[in-house]
Amino acid sequence: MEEKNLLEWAKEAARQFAPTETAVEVSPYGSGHINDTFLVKGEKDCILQRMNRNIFTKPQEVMENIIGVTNFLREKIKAAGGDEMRETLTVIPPKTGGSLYWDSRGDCWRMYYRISDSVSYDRVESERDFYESAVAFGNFQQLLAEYPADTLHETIPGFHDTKARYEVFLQAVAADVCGRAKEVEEEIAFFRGRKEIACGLGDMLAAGELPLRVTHNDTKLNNIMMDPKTGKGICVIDLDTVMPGLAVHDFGDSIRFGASTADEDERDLSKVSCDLHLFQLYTEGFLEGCKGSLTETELSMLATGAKVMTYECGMRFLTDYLQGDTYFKIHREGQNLDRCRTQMKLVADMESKWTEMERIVQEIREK
Ligand code: ADP
Ligand code: GN1
Ligand code: MG
Repeated sequence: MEEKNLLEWAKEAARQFAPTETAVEVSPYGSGHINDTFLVKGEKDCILQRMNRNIFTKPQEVMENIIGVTNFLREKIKAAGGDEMRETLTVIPPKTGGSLYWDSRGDCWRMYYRISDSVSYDRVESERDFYESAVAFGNFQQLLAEYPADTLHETIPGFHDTKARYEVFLQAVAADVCGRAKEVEEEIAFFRGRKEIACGLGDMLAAGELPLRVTHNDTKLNNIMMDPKTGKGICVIDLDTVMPGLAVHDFGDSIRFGASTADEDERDLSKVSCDLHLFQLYTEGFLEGCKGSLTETELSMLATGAKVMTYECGMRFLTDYLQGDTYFKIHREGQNLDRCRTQMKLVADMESKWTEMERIVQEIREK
């Protein structure tokens, strides 16, 4: 008998959830690097996801976090007179109960309602959208300011511990399991030569200079659903990594992805740079969304957050390339190396524009 393909497994999984038990149209969806996402069309469209078990070793804990956070947000949205079906994710339980459906080969599946009349962008198409995404990410963090952080599971230990990631990177270079280290000596030297970038923010956290907050930790532009009519950010999605973290990391990851002038895997590096106008717009929007909740030290480290997250992400792509592309999904050979190179180009570009980046943040703070 021929092995079932992933789409067939998805169709079977869709039947386990009441709103889609008779749905016939199931199709791959979105461009996330981690989970397998499907759109299930029915009376109400739903999003079905096979969780990545290599990465999320305790999927139950991920779901506990998501249910806790979305319930908390739902109350806040209702109190503010908002639409809780559009402004936060709604987890749909499988018919068997709990929050996950486990199929016969041990994969786990979850379902959300699709956020209606919304789009997510893989690149900035209008400056206004980028500004609005910043307001929404800042607001997300502000809404969760009172969330009991100690009830959250650490779904990926040390997720933004850049120093620890540097050590893992060195181990990957030393192990060189795919024999690829020789061809990427320049890239390896780039990250080695900037080790200090990996240490600064973690040291400040340890010294109590930066507060631990409930943060999203994966604030790229396609993790927010936007309203194409109003241009507003409606709903922050991809809540797998909501954990205690640093506000400047959330800020920085959005800059890394959204303020770049090219795609994350662009091969023509002459197209890649950090757009300072987008950087300025995002900073303005994020501070508006945070509503004055950031400390002076956090504000002073925003630009640093952008450089650190870009350095870290580039190093993660390179580590994955060295380890044989086992973490981030790839759609062509060498894609993780291409992704690594765009991040390197961005870090170098930020270094050359550093005074200007700091000045932009300072001017916005003084307004
Ligand atoms: P990954 O962890 O793989 O990035 P995401 O949860 O971000 O997975 O989902 C991938 C994509 O699917 C998102 O970028 C978005 O376009 C789409 N998506 C996910 N959840 C929803 C939802 N509830 N409503 C509409 N679109 C969604
Ligand atoms: C992954 O899941 P997705 O595609 O939104 C990754 C992020 C990286 C990003 C790089 C859980 O985000 O940390 O910054 O790819 N998510 C996880 O594009 O590792
Ligand atoms: Mg995502």
